Amino acid sequence: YSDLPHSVNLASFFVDRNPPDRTALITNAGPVTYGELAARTNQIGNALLELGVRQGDRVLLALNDGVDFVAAWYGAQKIGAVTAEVYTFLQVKDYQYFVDYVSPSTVLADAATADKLRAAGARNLVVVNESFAAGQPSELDAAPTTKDDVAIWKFTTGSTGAPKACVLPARSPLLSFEWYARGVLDIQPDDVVLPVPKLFFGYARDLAALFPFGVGAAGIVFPERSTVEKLFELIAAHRPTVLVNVPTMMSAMVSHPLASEQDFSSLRLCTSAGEALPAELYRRWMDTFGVEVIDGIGSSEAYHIYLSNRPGNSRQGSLGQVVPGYQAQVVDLDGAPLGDGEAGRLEITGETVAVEYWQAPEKSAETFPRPHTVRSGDLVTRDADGFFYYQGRVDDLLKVGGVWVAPAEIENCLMAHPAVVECAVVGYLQDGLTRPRAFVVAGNALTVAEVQDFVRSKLAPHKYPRDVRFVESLPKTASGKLDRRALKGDKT
Ligand code: 3SK
Repeated sequence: YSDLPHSVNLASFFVDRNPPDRTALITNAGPVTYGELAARTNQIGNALLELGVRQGDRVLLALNDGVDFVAAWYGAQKIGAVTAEVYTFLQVKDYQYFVDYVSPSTVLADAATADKLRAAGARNLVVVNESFAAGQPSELDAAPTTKDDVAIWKFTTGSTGAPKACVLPARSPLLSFEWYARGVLDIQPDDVVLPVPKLFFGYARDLAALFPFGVGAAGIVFPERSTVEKLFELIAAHRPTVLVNVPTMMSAMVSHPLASEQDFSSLRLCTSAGEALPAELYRRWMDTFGVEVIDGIGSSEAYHIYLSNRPGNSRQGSLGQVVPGYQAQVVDLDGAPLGDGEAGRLEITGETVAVEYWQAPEKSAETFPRPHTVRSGDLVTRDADGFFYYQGRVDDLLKVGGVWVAPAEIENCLMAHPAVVECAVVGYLQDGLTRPRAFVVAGNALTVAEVQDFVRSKLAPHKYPRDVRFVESLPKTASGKLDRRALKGDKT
């Protein structure tokens, strides 16, 4: 991408270029202008310098959503440090892993999380509260960083294995802003973005606190958990134009008893990512709220979203087309390109792709076979118009009776049953043989035989779930994705 300047600092680019009196963030306590955000960013940057943090050092953020999350992120960027974020609701043993793995120069934590980080052995731990950095100057020169300097670590959000850090250069958010936020969403200065996931998840952070700032627009930040009631309240109070959503929450929102009373007329679109959006849920969302859904798929490895539907050109059940700037290929398990309609692994090429996983050379070589290319774990098909369709994860494929079965195919089939609210299919061993097992959240009374007969009537005979479990809800990871590992662990 030729227009990117070589010398660029993310805080200068996203915060400092905006008029100081424009609104950057909307909070329950009122709006925060770009001038106020820049001042707080600079104070925190100055405090970090005083703590001895230098260009290229890592700063670990364990902060709840709020203005200080955003200011701390930009404060670290402004002095050229590398930012990595962790969720604030983890256990001490999880923090131990992150603290050892990241080996940060400084940890910035909120008061509620600091004790757990201390117990996890975090050194140079600073509690970010109102008095933190309050006496520091609100002016600060940006460190002389370039687009190719490592700026960001994003942890893999997958549901298997310990999280790995994707090591990402400053150009990644700058290009994603151009390619996805401008190129696909057509983000505008009067947009107001409401994120459903918390800011530690890069999907939400970038869409609420980076990409809007690229055009002088505003993001909404709130410390509470994203519940349906909270989101209804925030939409009514702040009238956002863009809702950054995940399918799990979309399902909860359409099923809420007060759904039909909501006024969503301020929203021009709702993004969906993080996991596949079933076509049936898309339909229910449109019937209930009438707000266009822009479904897409992204990853920490590629930095952000690389396949997406477009406003005015969406296909239900599809992940959309390649985001301009990327190239996408469907390949077989040996890496050979496949044609339209053939299911294979998705390979993405684009300059936002991570340089490596931190301290994992073998896994890095496998996942990043060439510079700027990531071999994803997603199985997809592409149609003749260039629309992609999710077929599950390569690791989730089940060999049933000697034939490969994609759990996503059975899940999509089950979602078409009117009584199925949510479902997941995983493998289990029956007399040493792999069989599909369905976990079903049912809205109305449903029997095991009905579930099995429904699948048998629609798919090949070997694909029906030999075991069906009715559950209240499905386990989710911190970023709202289905936790298949937890389901696979169900031995009962
Ligand atoms: O789904 C993901 O894992 C993701 C990660 C980073 C940015 C965006 C997305 C959707």
